[in-house]
Amino acid sequence: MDDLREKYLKAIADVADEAGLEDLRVQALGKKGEISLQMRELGKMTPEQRQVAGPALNALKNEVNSALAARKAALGDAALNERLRGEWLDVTLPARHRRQGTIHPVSQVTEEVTAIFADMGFAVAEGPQIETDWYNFDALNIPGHHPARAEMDTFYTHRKEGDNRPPHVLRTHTSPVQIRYMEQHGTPCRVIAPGRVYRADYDQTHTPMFHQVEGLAIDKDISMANLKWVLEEFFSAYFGAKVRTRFRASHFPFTEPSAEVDIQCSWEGGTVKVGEGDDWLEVLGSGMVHPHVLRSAGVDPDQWQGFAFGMGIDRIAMLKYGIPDLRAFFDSDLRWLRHYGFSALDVPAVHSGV
Ligand code: 2NL
Repeated sequence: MDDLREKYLKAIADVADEAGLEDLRVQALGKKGEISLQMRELGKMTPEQRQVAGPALNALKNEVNSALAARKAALGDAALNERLRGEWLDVTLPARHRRQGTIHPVSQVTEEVTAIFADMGFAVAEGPQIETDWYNFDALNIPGHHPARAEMDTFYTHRKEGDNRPPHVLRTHTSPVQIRYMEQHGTPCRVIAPGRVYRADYDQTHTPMFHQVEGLAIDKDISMANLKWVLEEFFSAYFGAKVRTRFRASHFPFTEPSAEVDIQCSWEGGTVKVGEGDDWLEVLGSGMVHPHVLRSAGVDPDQWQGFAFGMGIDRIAMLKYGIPDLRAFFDSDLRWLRHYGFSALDVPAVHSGV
């Protein structure tokens, strides 16, 4: 019995893994294990012999069992330690960089412009980008022979062979939104219409799709003086209080009289800076809404009058943020944005709405 004890305690101490340990358990204490067989022999003994051998065998069995359990725990700890060494992780390493999205400057400027006009009581309207030629041209007093209506300048859709109705166009300005707004809401009204517009042009200062905001105010006695105040208010809110503006007589089919607005700027080293210097930059067209246009929108020009204006959003975004090439805005690679200081969720506070 001492031999068995020595044999198993040594084997258990030497075993290298849990599978070997299980083999030893079966060898010693399994159904046909060496110690189990010896215990079965107890039945054949005399009571005297059994009184001595029984407790001794039981003690041996308990001792081997405890040794198995202790060794099993030790092997488990060793395996865990081994895993911990292998799967080591440095939680103090800096986090992996994740690229963040940014608000596009055109979207940001659209929000800013909208907020400034909202503060002055203008509603915001949207409308279709594919328009009838009535809403895009005729209603705006743009005659059939006007160059804007030539295929060179405007994107037209196709009609089926034999369908002689005039084709739809990709709107060339957001004025149609304002015609629709007047028809639906009647007078008096104050509204701006920001959105995408399309013209067949592509160079450093023109892209076939760009963004425009138009404004319209109709009431009994709205005048050019109101137009001038609203626009000066807008430019000082958008570019800064010190920017100077200049109104020049101009011509548009949809306004009479008409004026273009320039803002003060400087040209140095090929870059424009707004609000300083002795140069002027054209940024906006405007005027008193032509009576024909009012009538087209169902408004009586003998009762009502008002001003309208239109400007390019991309253009004023370039000027404010010093971006030289309009095409960059619509490039799919926007890494250049960071160069101009646009970072994720870095949005200036907008004016509260009215
Ligand atoms: C420009 C010129 C302008 C308008 C747009 C307008 C709209 C209606 C009636 C009359 Cl519903 N006029 N819009 C008026 C004058 C000029 O835009 O050069 N924009 C960049």
